[in-house]
Amino acid sequence: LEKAYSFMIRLRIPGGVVTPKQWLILDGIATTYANGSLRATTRQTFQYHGVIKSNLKRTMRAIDSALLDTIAACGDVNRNVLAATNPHQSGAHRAAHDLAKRLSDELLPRTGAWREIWLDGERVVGGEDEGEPVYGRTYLPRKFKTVVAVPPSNEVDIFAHDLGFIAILDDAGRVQGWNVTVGGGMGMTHGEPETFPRLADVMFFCEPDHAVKVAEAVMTVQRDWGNRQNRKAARLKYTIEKHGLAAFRAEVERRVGRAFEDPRPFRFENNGDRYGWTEGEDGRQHLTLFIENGRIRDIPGGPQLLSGLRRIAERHEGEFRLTANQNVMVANVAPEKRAEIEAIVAEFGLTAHAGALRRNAMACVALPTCGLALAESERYLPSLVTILEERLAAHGLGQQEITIRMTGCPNGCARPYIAEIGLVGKGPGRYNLYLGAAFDGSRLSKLYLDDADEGAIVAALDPLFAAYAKKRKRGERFGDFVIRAGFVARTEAGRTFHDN
Ligand code: SRM
Ligand code: SF4
Repeated sequence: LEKAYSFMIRLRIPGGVVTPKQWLILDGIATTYANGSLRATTRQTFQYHGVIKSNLKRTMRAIDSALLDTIAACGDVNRNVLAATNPHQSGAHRAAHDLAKRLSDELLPRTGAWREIWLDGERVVGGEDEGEPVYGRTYLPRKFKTVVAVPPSNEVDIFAHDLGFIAILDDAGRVQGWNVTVGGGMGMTHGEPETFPRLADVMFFCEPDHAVKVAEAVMTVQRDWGNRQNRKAARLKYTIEKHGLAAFRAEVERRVGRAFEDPRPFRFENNGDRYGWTEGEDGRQHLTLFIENGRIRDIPGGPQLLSGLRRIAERHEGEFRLTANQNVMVANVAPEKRAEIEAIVAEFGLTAHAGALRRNAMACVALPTCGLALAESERYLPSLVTILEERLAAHGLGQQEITIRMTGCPNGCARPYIAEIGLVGKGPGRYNLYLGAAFDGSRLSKLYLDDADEGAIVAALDPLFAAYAKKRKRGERFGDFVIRAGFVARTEAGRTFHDN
């Protein structure tokens, strides 16, 4: 008898766009082969959990029938490329999506192995023989993540990724070019201070025509300079720490064959999603739905997320867009169709009330499926948020937007070190509490409390909420306040993240 191994499967969905037809196929896979849920991730894609080994091929074929795949969703390659969620919002957002798509195509491994392994073993013409122009024979030293953002929203958390492009707009809102960011990453290991989260540096400004070439150059410098001996020191962030930004920039410029201008000014306001309906420049309507920790399933007595979104997919003529905050946008709705979507949303309880803290919360998967988890995350954060929302309300802060993120281990899959309240699993029921990150994702946090259980976390935060309610300046964010009030020191750079 063979053991019933079960697997996690992650899709590649550049820019997070899913048509209603694809949605219905993905929903079918969730209920037929996986654990009855679709899991929206922090990188604009879906994961399935609980797919048993004997169903793997069938699942992959179903994914192929949706014209999707899982290529480069894992491994030491350029991963799913993130982009500002909604291309219908403005011309700049469209440009961001076009760039994300081009980057995804250009930086995708050429290998035909996926189709060979999963789709009947047929060798695809071209395939391996074409060679890997960007990856060479050795691929990259480590995973590599690329994002495209349109200020003032930092919804993709640009500073958390290896490579980023920030749209620089002219007065008419057109994209003049991109500020290129390099060397962000979250992962670290407890007790190993030579590992640390790091925010990306803004390296230079490049015109639209150069963006793809710049991306290739950044990736090949990392391919050639990155550490291949020690996986814990292999991400681009450590390559840049080792060689310095100036040397890295000079090598990228050398490979592209020209020097670039210094970065241009830009400003972000937040790194979360804007919920509810919005209208694009062209009058089309878009609805962002809050999905707690990205888990799309029917909750007994609560929102019927899987059934409700399935019903929308059956009627919707636009598309779905996954956000980098684990939420779903029903995008591109004609004004005359809005009432029909609203009726489905009401029938299935899809906008069930969520308080200000919960709307700004994010947890990684962790237990029971993640083999690296030291503590609960997705299954636990909701109840902790309930307690903290009560404490906030007691101090008159019930409507205050504060970002809170939890992960079951220090790898940082929900980007906890750039949340105003970050909780990182240390052991069963125990977390490190980090404070002082910026609401717009532009500053890392600092350790405030080590190895704390729920009681200690609430006891530590409650007086801070009280002080914040009493002493904050007008418009001052919680993450800024805890630094000004002296509760934690400001973290200036990744390499000083562990300093007190
Ligand atoms: Fe992650 C590994 C889940 C986004 C940093 N991540 C894992 C694995 C595959 C565990 C493993 O290697 O066995 C987790 C699967 C859990 C499960 O049961 O499903 C996992 N990561 C996730 C997701 C699903 C979290 C979520 O709740 O949404 C996210 C899927 C992203 C996607 O769709 O591609 C996810 N992971 C991230 C992010 C956030 C981001 O990219 O914006 C990070 C931090 C940014 C970064 O890369 O630095 C992240 N994951 C890691 C790391 C640490 C990397 C490092 O440099 O140290 C690992 C472990 C590793 O690579 O060795 C990891
Ligand atoms: Fe697993 Fe750790 Fe990532 Fe959470 S942060 S999903 S526990 S690897």
